[in-house]
Amino acid sequence: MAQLSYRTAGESHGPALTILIEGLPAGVGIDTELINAELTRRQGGYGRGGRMKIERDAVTILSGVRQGRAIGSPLVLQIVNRDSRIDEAPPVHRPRPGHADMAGAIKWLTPDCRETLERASARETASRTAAGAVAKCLLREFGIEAVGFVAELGPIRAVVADGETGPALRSARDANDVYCPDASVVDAMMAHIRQAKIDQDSVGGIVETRVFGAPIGLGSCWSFDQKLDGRLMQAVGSIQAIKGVEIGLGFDAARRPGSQVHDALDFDPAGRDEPHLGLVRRSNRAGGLEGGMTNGMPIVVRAAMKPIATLLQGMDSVNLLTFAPERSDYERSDVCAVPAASVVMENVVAFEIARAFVEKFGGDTLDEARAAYSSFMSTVRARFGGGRLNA
Ligand code: EPS
Repeated sequence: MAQLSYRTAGESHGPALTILIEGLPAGVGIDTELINAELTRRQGGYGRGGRMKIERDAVTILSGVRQGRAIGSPLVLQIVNRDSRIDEAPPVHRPRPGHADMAGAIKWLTPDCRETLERASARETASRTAAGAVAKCLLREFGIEAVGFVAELGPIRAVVADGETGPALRSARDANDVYCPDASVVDAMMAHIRQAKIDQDSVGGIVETRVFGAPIGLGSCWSFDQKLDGRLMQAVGSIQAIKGVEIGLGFDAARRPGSQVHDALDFDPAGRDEPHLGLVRRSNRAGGLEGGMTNGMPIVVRAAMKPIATLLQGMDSVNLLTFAPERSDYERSDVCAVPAASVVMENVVAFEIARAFVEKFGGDTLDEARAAYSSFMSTVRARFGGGRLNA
């Protein structure tokens, strides 16, 4: 089975972030502009702090690409940190509740939380965004696109219809600074962030990603670790500050009878040529996944981001040098990174979809992946639906 994978390395104030990607089929066009546009979008969003005024995130490709195309060897990307000062950065002895500070200090036997926080920092999400953007270079060859947006910010909820198309969602989201497709709540979201800043507090929210154009059958029900819903939950749940992940109805499915949870199935001959082969649902409460496999409907993943742990007002904490009660340390920080998290999540989801895609259709080269994809579609056409797929 072909395997697409990535690893990241790098500290928040170290010299650079590094991303190693393996298993990308040769021939995929690597669109540096697309990758850098995602990095820029991640740096933005209303509520960001001073650091993002310093950084100008952009990738340098160190290996795996020739003349703009993947050659199949490991790809290494680098993002330079402008605010590189890890050796001079002050020690942190008073852990911030909610950050990795305390657990990391005890685990690695150092009362200086900086040794932990440098890697735990959400700076690492720039690496994951870059990896996901590379995955998008593959997905777009097959008409698959992921669109992430802010669905809720603090108590303010956007209304985003189930039937929105990818391009409509994307352009509505890109029209404002909170990356929310519902224009009617944008001002309230921004006011909420402004108030949190005045209160020296921070703000969380809910981010959502929808994936359009995935064929039926990505992922597998054979083994727990192949189930795509579980893999998406792991990948999204590992993004800094994420405390909950839902697919489709998510937790709400538990509160309803089955007849109001499952999605009735129809055959729509007009959709024969779509990735869903015309096997459409009257609703998408499953969020595009059944039995750990894609079912042809848009994949819908939502995640809850807690408010950032670094509070200007501080919180009651303990000095790790003395165990005396003291307020937590303040590190320069963002008031709200929910819009940024929507970008990170979109790219993290894109990577997992690409990984599942490569497992089913991948080979050494993009040409072979294309051939495998079209062979699968034509085999389905020949075997299912009594000829109605070919009518
Ligand atoms: C972060 C603290 C801040 C954020 C950072 C995440 O960094 P600094 O301590 O340098 O001001 O800006 O996020 C990023 C650097 C980023 O690229 O998103 C933290 O403690 O998690």
